[in-house]
Amino acid sequence: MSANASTIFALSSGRPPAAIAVVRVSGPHAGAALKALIGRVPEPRRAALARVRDPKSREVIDEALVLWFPGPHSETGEDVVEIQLHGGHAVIAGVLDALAALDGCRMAEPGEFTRRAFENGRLDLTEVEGLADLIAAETPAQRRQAYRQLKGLIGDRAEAWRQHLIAALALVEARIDFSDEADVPENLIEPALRAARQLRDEIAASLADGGRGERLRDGLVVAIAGPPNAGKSTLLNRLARREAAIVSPYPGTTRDVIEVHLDLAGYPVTLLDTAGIRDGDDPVEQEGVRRARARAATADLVLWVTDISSDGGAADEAAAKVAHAEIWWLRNKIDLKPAAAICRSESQSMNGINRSFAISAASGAGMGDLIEALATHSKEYFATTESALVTRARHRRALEETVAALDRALSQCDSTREELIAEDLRSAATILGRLTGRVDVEDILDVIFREFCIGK
Ligand SMILES: Nc1nc2c(ncn2[C@@H]2O[C@H](COP(=O)(O)OP(=O)(O)OP(=O)(O)O)[C@@H](O)[C@H]2O)c(=O)[nH]1
Ligand SMILES: [Mg+2]
Repeated sequence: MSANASTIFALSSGRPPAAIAVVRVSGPHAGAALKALIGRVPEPRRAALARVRDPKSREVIDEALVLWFPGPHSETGEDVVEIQLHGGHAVIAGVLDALAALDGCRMAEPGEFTRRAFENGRLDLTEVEGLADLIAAETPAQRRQAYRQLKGLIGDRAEAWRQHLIAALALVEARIDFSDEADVPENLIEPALRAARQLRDEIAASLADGGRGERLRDGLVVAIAGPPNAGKSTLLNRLARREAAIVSPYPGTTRDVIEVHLDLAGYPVTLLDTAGIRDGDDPVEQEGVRRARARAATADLVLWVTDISSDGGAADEAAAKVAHAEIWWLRNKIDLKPAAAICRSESQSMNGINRSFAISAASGAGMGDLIEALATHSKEYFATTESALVTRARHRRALEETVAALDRALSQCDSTREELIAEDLRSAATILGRLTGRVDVEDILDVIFREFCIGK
């Protein structure tokens, strides 16, 4: 248990005004705070209707639903109170002010409730990250992945691996400590190394997932790029189904990168509209072009938009210069050309461009095919995310370091070097312990908990 002397409180629900606001209190004074506000402490884990009064003036602030969760069986592991108020500004301010005036109570910092849950062993670090991802999830697939992580998918696995490692380490250490004694078997190192190899292979297999989990967490990044006035912003607006970007007949309208988040067939897609790429003297436009190139260079897919009348070879060359990923050529404004003049085979001799579409971003013609292709592409990009274990670079790094430490242990071909083998197994176990937050992780905690808002 943590020894937090202070009791924290915060508004845990969204921005007021709203129908309901949830204020949470956690810490040793939570029960006393509840008594000060409603005059009693209700039955644990049962909703109770109560008048909430200002403890000083005795004025009724609101009538609320109150829940009492005595520790350690609460979300934070401490005594917790949850008050469901009417979600008006003045009601919330009245209750928060009343709590602030109580002894030992103070406003919570961002993520502090979750941090206490971690410190009290209610969540491990990967579960904390899963919770952050669940709150941030924008699509069903992200939500499912975050929920699996919150429920301990990687945390439990890492802890099981760590336990196996510790068991293997114990064999090696027994061999070291009792090497002089006759009744300690000689061949303790063999089974230890066998276990280490099996673990190594299992962890390495979980890393060979093509980065699926991280992909789903970050989303597919699609950049719309191309020459000025081609209709890039018009396309963004059509895909986003709102006027997110300014459209005008003047080339050079878009200067900054405009970012829109979409749910495409259940998968998260970040769509970027960029400045039209051309050489010019205007320093602001040139900065826009620089940003456009930079974003296109790191996107997972580039939609290279040109006017329908522009030449395929030139488009291919220009697109290939800015994009490193897959490029789709979108020949826009087909409404301006008679259908017979739209040649479909222009992409044949291209090396940079993977696919081409003829569309009208303005009228919507051809957009159905494009959207369908984008949805199929997202599905393939995210593949089957069902079992992705690794969802963050932090996890990947830790597991890679574990594999490296195990490789070092296994490369001690001379099994008489027990000390060295023990050292490598120990460091592998420590790295796995850091993944779940069981050993010295102070330095990364602040980074992780800052992802949360106040009240979580
Ligand atoms: N006829 C027709 N006009 C279009 C189409 N798409 C865009 N336009 C027009 O083309 C002009 C430029 O459109 P934008 O979407 O601003 O082009 P952009 O590529 O974002 O231009 P920059 O931001 O300057 O690089 C506007 O007048 C649009 O209305 C289309 O499919 N058909
Ligand atoms: Mg634009």
